[in-house]
Amino acid sequence: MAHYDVFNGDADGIISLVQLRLSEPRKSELVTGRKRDIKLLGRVEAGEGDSVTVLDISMRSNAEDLGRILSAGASVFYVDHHNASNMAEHSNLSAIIDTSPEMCTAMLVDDYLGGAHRAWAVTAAFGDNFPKLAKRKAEGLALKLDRLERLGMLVNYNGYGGSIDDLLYHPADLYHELAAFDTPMDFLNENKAVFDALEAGYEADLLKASHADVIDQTETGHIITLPDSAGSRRISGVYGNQLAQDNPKRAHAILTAQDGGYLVSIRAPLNNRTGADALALQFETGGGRSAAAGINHLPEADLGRFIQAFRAAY
Ligand SMILES: [Mn+2]
Repeated sequence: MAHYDVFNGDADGIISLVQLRLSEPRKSELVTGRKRDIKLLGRVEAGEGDSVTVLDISMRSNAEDLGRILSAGASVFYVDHHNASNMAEHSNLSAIIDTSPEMCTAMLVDDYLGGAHRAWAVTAAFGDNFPKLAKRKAEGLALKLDRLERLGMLVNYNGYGGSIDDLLYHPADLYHELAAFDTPMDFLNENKAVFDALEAGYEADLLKASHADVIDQTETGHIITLPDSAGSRRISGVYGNQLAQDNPKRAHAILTAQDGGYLVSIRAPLNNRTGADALALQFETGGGRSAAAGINHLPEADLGRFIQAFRAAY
């Protein structure tokens, strides 16, 4: 009888499992990937008597494989805050799903465990970009929030890349590094090597990105290109968020060079979070939300058309 721990490779997913396994230690097979690798249940072959814990990946995106695993006789414990669509019902499924806008999986796990590892949950909430939730849950506790915020951000940064090889740490390895400590404060004090490696990688990637070429620049929008490198792919999302925070009236597009064109990440201005999806959808491989969207591959030949469409949108 095998147990599988299936979790998103970002801060929320990794730290959800840290909390759960500190309270309920269990020998398990870890199934995880990049932040964008969300169809993780497809990799699980569980059968009669096996058990599966699923953390921080959408039930909608994994519905088919969830059905397959339940039908095969395995039992599933599922905790998540993404859109679940029609939640499966099954006697072997126990699910905690809460899609409220100010919620993350690690905080649902915190509720489930009665706040047993609150400082870890707070770290994850920072990492998943819920600073208000993190601070509210930290009230009355003597925690160094700036340190936990930095750790959460760095664990989240580690999840981004074009492939698993781009990542500084495989998320399963990073899980093991964190899970060895009862609290994030212990980790910060006693495993400085890992924290320093994440921080050095982040700072170096950010410095390179800050020297990127601005290929189009108006009062209301900037288009930036990053070279074809692992560092660009790690930092582009976090860098786009930072540019947006620093220039709330401006829209941004980050174009990371890849074979024959670009991977495009679009951020609407923070003070008018609309239009990114409509812009992206004018291109064949575009998609996303109104505030943040992207194009998986913009051919070099379409660059001029993209600049015009970006200017028209913003
Ligand atoms: Mn999350």
